Amino acid sequence: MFSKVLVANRGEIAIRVMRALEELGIASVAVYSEADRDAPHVRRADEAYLLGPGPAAESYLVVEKILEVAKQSGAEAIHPGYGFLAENAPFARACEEAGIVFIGPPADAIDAMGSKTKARELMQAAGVPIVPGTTDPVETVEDARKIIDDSIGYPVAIKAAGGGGGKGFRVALSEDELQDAFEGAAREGEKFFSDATVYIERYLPDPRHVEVQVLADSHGNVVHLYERDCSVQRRHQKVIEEAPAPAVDPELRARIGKIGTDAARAVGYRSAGTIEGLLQDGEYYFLEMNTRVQVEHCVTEMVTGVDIVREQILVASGAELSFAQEDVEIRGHAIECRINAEDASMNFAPAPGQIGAYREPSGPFVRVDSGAETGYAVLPLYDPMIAKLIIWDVDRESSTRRMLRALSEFELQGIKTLIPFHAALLKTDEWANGETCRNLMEDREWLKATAPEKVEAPAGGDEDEPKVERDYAVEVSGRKFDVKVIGAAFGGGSANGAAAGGARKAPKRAERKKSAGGGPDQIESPLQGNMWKVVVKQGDVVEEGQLLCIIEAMKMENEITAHKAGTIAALPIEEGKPISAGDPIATITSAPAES
Ligand code: MV4
Repeated sequence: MFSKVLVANRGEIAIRVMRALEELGIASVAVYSEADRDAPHVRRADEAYLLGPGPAAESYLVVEKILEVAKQSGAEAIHPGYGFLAENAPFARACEEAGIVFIGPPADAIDAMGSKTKARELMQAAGVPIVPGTTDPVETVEDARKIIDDSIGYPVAIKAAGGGGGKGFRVALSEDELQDAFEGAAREGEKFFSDATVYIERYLPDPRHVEVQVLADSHGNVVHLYERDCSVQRRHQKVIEEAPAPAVDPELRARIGKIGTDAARAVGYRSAGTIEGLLQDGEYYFLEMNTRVQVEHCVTEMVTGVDIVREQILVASGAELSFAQEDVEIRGHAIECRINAEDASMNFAPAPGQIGAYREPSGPFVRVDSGAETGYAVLPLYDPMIAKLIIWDVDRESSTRRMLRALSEFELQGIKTLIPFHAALLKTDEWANGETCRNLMEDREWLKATAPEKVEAPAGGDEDEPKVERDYAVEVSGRKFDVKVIGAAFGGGSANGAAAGGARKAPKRAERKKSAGGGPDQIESPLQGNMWKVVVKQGDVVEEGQLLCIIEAMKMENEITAHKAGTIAALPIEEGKPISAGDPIATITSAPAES
């Protein structure tokens, strides 16, 4: 077994992995960016090393630097978490070449599933049902038209071969939409994955997203841990997940479980993985495989009692899986709500800022996996998911009630989060009836009604009492050490500035943008990224909630909507240009334009 493991990630998943390591008696090594010096995952580890500047491309994605830290610290293995380098085959290979174990699947399995056309071909050959459509790339719109006429029929989904998770996904309901859909999917594929190749699937009108958790060791054992339902999504981002799936009966459960293990075997899989699929009218179709531990693995842990991350670490060290398929039983029902720093009432706009008071729910069968805490600054640099609330109860109805109770206990002030949205959604008939809630997720009026209560300013926590004893972090040659300074007051109560660094500045923004006459006119970028699309012009009259522009950041499209009704008086943005958090996007004056 390993004695020390590096966790190449941040936030809740880094802490989740460190907990598993500690329980196995393994020391943990954190890595962090300059923006994350004060982050909880850094303090949770036994050792921590600086990678570089805040942007992930200069820190959490720098392969050479991470391998260097692994060697320097003496870590024998690297756990990548999810996102960042988790599904990066060259990284997995680089670990191997450096003599460091990658806690994940073989690089070849990542590659095989990374190309969606190749994956479809492999799955078809292995007898795994795929959504009807092409397994070869489709070169031109003309080819697409012919293939659809000859075999698939409308409506169709056009998807980027390098894509996944909904990126580069377009729908053509009829032939007149085909060209736009084809070109849109190809353009996005090129932009995000440097691969304009697309393929075509029959478009299923109201499927459920059902996925199977699998685990495999290096001794040929492959098991599944049954399914999760993740149908509640927004712009292809899951927001609520549950296990077991409400629309799956025991016969179907056995069938899709076998599909999961067949798919994993077909690519020589090892470690934890997920087969994502669509369920429509009792038919299950393979969509793609995620070759990593997923955000929502926790609901499966709650209903099966299997610690998925622990098993991942054990099988990476060469151990056999600690249980067999017949040992896996589902008990009760689990739900996970993603606690994102987003405003659902404003089209799920990112809402970074500093958290004021923070208190997690607890009580029976409540689990919180969080990367946040009191005073934590949610940075626009990273994913807005700051915590997950997971609960278990005997059945779906009790679970829903327990989740509502836990959500109401969750105290998280200073920023907007999805907490009020989750509470509203779990109270709907659609949720109670086990529907996909697709209409609700698109219903702007309903979403607006889930608006968070007015955000309170963070409690005056920055005015610390003078202390004679204080904890500081110092960096020596790029390695972080915690030191205790005793008897030095550093200018009394205002010592906070020195320790807090630049990360604590965010909430000032809300005050700054207020203009004299009522609400603020100016809307500012909540995140750093690239201006992807500008859909309004200066002088346009817009309604509150109307789409203004789309900012691409971290491979996600973020829709920025009008914060109020009025006329666009200024629009200092341009497509294709980079934009920073706090940069002005538009000035909207309340009075309609004089005519
Ligand atoms: C589809 C689909 C319908 N037909 N593919 C792909 C990525 C994932 N996030 C959702 N994806 C879909 N792929 C075909 N051929 C519909 C979706 C879809 C979806 C599916 C189940 C539940 C919620 C969904 C929300 C948006 C899109």
